[in-house]
Amino acid sequence: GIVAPNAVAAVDGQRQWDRLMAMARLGAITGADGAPGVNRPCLCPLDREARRLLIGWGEAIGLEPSVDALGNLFLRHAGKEPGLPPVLTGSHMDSQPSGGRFDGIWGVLAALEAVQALREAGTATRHPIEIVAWTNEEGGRFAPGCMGSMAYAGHSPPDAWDAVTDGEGIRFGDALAEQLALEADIPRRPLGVVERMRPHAYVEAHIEQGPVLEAEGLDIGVVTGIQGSRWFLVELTGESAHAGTAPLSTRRDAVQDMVRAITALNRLMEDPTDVLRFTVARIEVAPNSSNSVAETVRFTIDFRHPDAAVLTARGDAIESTIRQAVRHCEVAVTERFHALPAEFAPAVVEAVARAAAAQGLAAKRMPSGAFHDAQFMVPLCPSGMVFVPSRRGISHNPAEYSSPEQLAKGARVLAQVLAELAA
Ligand code: HGY
Ligand code: MN
Ligand code: MN
Ligand code: MN
Repeated sequence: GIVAPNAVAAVDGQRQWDRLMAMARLGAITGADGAPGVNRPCLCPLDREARRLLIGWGEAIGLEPSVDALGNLFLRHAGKEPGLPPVLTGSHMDSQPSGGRFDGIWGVLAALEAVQALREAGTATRHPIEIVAWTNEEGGRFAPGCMGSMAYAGHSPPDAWDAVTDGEGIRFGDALAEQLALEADIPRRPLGVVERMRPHAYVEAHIEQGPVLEAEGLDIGVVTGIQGSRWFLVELTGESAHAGTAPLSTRRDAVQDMVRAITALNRLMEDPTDVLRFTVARIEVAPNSSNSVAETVRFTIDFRHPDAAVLTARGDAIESTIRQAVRHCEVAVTERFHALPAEFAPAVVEAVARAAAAQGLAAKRMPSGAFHDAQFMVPLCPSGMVFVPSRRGISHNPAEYSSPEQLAKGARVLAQVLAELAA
């Protein structure tokens, strides 16, 4: 049966949708086909405006805001026994540069909606519940992603990325310090579990960002785990030369060597089962002039696989494959992100499956192709995720869409799971 039926019934899909659309106005962009999207990088004025909006909604229902040293934002619902470890639930508010209106932000607003429904229904929980918005999940402006959750979980030292710069040369450490100063009025909390007790559990609601739930006519994804991801930065250094005079035979052309490298990597990453994911999508060329041979090229690699052995074997072969393929340039390869495949805890996976079943929703157990902050909670506490369908499986694109009804179903499942885990 439904745990906390009144709380589930108190979930207000329209209120959740209206809040989503208010957030979508902060960094609104229009996609190629006119679709409304969002460009709201982390640690920028629009991100701060979105955080103030969230805090306002939270304080209006009695939640207490706090921020830690990485800028992770928390809204706390005390619970009957405030000294108990909290159930943590949330996602991220930053978006891709050409992102959608739902990736990340829905999980934060679903957490707010679920907690508000619990409070309005008078559903008491022994454990506190803390809503969290993690800093820089996307890794768009500053690579890698998941900086806030990795620091919170002690997976990386809090100053690991201070020197990372964005496209304008701004250092992550400086952007973070600026944000912390501008949010000095928000109470501080120590970072992560080092000073504080581990969370009791973690649940993240997120859009699927893939085609499975829609294709099978399902309402809810009971997420079983997340595949592994590895990010690399490759820098090739050749020599700039005159496009009209330099003989091809003597050039040290960084673009030509990049083509050789990517061609060789495509062979390394061949997978007839189409499970493996390999993406080169960010390329910087210098001097970037049509009649000066390219001196340097920097390109990113995003490599993913659900099997740790494959992630290791092929990931570890990336650098040597590039070095063998390149003819004239110096090569530098740095690994910037390494997240192992994560399995979610049966306790949380079953709670999500039970809630979907009790609410008569069509659900299936499935892995996540996208990485999430939940990945880094797995070593700390029982963790899991709730998916709702994405139209045409599109995400990281303004055309990303989930309907108010689908999102309300997700929030109702989350409300029941939170009521059960925090009981
Ligand atoms: O790239 C990812 O998987 C995440 O959605 N940022
Ligand atoms: Mn996301
Ligand atoms: Mn994303
Ligand atoms: Mn995430």
